[in-house]
Amino acid sequence: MLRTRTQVGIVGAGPAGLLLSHLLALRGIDSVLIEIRSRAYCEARQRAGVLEDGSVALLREAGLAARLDRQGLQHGGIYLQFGGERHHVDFRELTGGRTVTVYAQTEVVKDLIARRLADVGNDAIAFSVTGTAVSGLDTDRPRLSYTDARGVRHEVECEAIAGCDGFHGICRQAIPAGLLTTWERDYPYAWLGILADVPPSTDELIYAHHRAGFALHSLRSPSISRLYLQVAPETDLRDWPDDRVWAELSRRFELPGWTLDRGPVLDKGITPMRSFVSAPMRYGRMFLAGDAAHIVPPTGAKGLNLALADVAVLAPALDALLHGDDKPAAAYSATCLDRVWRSTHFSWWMTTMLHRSPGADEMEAQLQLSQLRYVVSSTAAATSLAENYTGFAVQPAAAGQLHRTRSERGC
Ligand code: RFL
Ligand code: PHB
Repeated sequence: MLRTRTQVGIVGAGPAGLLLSHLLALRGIDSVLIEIRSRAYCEARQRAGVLEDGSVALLREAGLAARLDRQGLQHGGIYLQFGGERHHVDFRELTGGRTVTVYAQTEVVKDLIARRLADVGNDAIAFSVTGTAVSGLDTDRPRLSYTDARGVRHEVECEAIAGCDGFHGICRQAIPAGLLTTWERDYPYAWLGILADVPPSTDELIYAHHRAGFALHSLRSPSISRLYLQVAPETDLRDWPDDRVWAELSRRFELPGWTLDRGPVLDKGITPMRSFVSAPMRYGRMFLAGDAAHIVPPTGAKGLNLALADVAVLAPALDALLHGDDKPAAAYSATCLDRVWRSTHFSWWMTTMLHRSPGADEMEAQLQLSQLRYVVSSTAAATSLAENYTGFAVQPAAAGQLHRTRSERGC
């Protein structure tokens, strides 16, 4: 057993854990970051694609946006398609210039990993660990234990632990039963997603309501498309050969004079749809961030943005805690949950407006269509969608103050 010390032990090298370790380093705080998967797996895992303005500003301010600024695609709106028509929702016009940026989570993760390795060296992240455990969470010296890829067991004495280990991680489960309140909703459908080697057939994302189910046309770059189809949760990918996927996508996006271009499918997967919130996001000296504490269905494009916003609040809170001030840490959970619940509602609203529930009657379809017509014809309704989609400012104290000033450090 190798016993070491650090200031913050971070479990999980997804967007939340990676950004947190970098934000802490900017504040002169050491961390140990461990990850159950290999680096290659983390860098290839297909997930989100849309960054809010606030997330872009945060990454830029943290010095992480060189490639994002070159390759990210700024989008000033989305299309809503229903009843055989496609309508543009113009975010710039509705929100005084706000946009989103299409830049894949895989690229955010690659940029973050590269930066940690460049700043700290190959030991910055312990990939492919097993047997992760956390203990002593209600003491001043919580411990993080794991076995590294060479088989060596480690016990790290920490001043705080950040549980950034996603929905299926171990950190939330380490909180004693009865201290957490959880809210959960499973939806009776899933998404079948493909990544395709073909230029997108659209300039902005298309969210399509169709009698056969929802479809989304997104993209990764000017030459790579990302598309999703609503399918039944128990769907077996073997029943969906590429031709069937393309045919169904073409049907759901069908519009006179418009065609969906097809290309080789590079990746195919099924994503369940779930809303989940657990509170509080702190137990003693352990803090949960990102999917470890909350999950939204992907229809609102919020999960990655919430994960980044959490750690923007957590980094200064941990800094204060480690310097004897518990106040920001005490406020951490409530501060984050305010944004989490807004995104949870928005994601639920987008999801239920656009998907067809199995067994839904004609009444439900008519209510959805009425809501969609309202969104595209009322400036008030469209503005509400636009401001939620483009997101709300990341806590100013977190975004505007990534580096502690000399006087704050007592220098
Ligand atoms: P992650 O990315 O799940 O990272 C958690 C990490 O912890 C590791 N881990 C452990 N490590 C050590 N020991 C253990 N015991 C561990 N257990 C787990 C895991 O291997 C993993 O590397 O959580 P994080 O950092 O909180 O980030 C959250 C985001 O990944 C997630 O919310 C988004 O991908 C959600 N999402 C979207 N979010 C957006 O903001 N915009 C989008 O457009 C968007 N689209 C999507 C999405 C998610 C999707 N899927 C597949 C769920 C589209 C899809 C299809
Ligand atoms: C994606 O590009 O993967 C994506 C975009 C928008 C969403 C969900 C996923 O709402």
